[in-house]
Amino acid sequence: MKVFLIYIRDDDYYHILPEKLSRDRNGDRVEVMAFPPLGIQTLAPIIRQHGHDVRMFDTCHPQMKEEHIAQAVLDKKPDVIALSFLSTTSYLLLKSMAKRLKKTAPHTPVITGGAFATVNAVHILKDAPYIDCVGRGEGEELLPEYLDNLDNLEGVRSLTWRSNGDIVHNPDRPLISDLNRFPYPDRSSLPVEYIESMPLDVPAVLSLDRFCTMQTSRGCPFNCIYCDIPSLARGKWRSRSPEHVLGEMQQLNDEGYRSIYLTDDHFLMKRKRIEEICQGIIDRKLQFHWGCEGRVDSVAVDELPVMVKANCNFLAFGVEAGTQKVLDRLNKNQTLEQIEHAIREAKKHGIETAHGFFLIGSPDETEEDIVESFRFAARLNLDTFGFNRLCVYRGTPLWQEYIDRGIIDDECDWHKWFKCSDIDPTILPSEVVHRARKKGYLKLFGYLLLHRPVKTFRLLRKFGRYMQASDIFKLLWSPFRKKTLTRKPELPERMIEQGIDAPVRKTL
Ligand code: B12
Repeated sequence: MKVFLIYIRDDDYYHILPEKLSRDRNGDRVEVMAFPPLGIQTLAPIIRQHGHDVRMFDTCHPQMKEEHIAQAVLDKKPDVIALSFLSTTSYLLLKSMAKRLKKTAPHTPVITGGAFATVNAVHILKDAPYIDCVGRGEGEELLPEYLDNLDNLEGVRSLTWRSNGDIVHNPDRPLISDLNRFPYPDRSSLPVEYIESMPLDVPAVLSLDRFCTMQTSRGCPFNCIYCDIPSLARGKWRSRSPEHVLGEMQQLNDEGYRSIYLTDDHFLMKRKRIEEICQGIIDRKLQFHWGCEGRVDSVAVDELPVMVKANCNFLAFGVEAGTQKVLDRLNKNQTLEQIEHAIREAKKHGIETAHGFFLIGSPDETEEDIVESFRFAARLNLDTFGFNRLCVYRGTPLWQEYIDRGIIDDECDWHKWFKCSDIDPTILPSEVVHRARKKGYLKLFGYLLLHRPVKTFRLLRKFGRYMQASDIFKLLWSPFRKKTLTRKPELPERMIEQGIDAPVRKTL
């Protein structure tokens, strides 16, 4: 069968590499600052193994926009169109593409999948009549089974499909137990070179080394209120064996990749496994540097020395807040002391870039708590950090809490996502959160320039290597920009019905 595998990308999350930075002037691979579409890269070789002919598309490519893909559908007449997208922020783009392709080829089945689709399968089929099926969860087994049973979908577990006008939600299939039995992702078919960059709305290039992402494990056993992983991975953590991981790393090394980012939800879970992977990188003299994310309370913090020896140069921690009160309200299950210890160890053992993810605008958080988070970031020897406003996505414990508190009407609001300070009366008003963030960044930048001038200068020089001065300025100025407040907030149906644009707050 001929299968089109199309990744729908959120326009805010990629930038074509400016010509002057381009290394591949006359190559046919477009250079894009973005994370590679690991989902479809993972699925393509698997469905080829099942004898199907697969063509991949990534909408970040200038010649892979809706009109180009519609033309390809007309020219190549695929038997199935499979659409992949990541999150709620690209749902409208997904719908637009599906509508266009269904119009182009009315009899060609359109199936979609990915994190957001998994959480909202029935709603999507109710909302988008031009989509025939949704594949929920992991696609490695589901998609080949779907392709082999197009005329009899009843038995395809984790599929939501249409039968004589009804929506049928087949039972969930078990999580894949052996992640080692699949071929390595296809990173060569798409004519795109992905450039390592910070996923920000300013093109922040980190290096021009050949870059890709890898997933060596799935899931996280913790239950932070704002995260969808617990529902997507059913609270389980599963991993590929060190041998299987090292086999892929060897292949990537031989293909000239010199920068790899692990998109594992929590890489720092098992000490022995980390040790074996790192020792394998060292013994095989693999040349790439790599980055990953993890929790501060993980025992694997003691593996930092071997990770550094194995060229791990970027480690991102979910710090989230500088007060225990807010950490507990977010159900982070971590302490300020654990955060300090993990980052101290990371820097002590030589992790080049320790990054801290922070959230502001959380329930019961005061303006002083927000400023304290910035003070905490200053005390922690972090190299880079991001302070994002807490958002709520369907499928997370916080979304359920907001349903229970009558803030969200799940039936009406399922496709939306919200900045929590726009909808939750127990959170500071958005303008106050924004003001506190501006104040916090000013203090933090001031502190860094004063107390760590050399380090700060080195970081700016690092960005400066691949970024235009105007973009560096934009990056540093972004927290202070007015835009962040003027964008009309997405609001729940109930607030819209009541004609209110901000939650009614008791005087704090
Ligand atoms: C890496 C990552 C990113 C990267 C981008 C990765 C990319 N591919 O473009 C960056 C940092 C840019 C990013 C940004 C954001 N992300 Co993010 N991200 C992730 C993360 C950690 C891993 C994704 C990954 O690499 N998975 C590995 C591949 C192999 O899996 P996959 O893509 O899901 O594909 C598998 C299945 O889904 C399925 N499948 C996929 N496509 C299809 C298609 C069909 C037809 C079928 C049958 C099956 C199928 O099969 C594949 C193999 O099993 C996930 C967490 C997670 N575990 O899913 C969060 C996650 C998806 N992100 C999330 C969010 C919210 C965002 C942001 C909105 C955050 C923000 N406010 O900025 C933005 C939106 C970006 C966008 N829309 O493009 C949420 C989504 C929640 C939701 N309900 O929408 C997640 C689940 C994290 C969370 N903690 O809740 N993200």
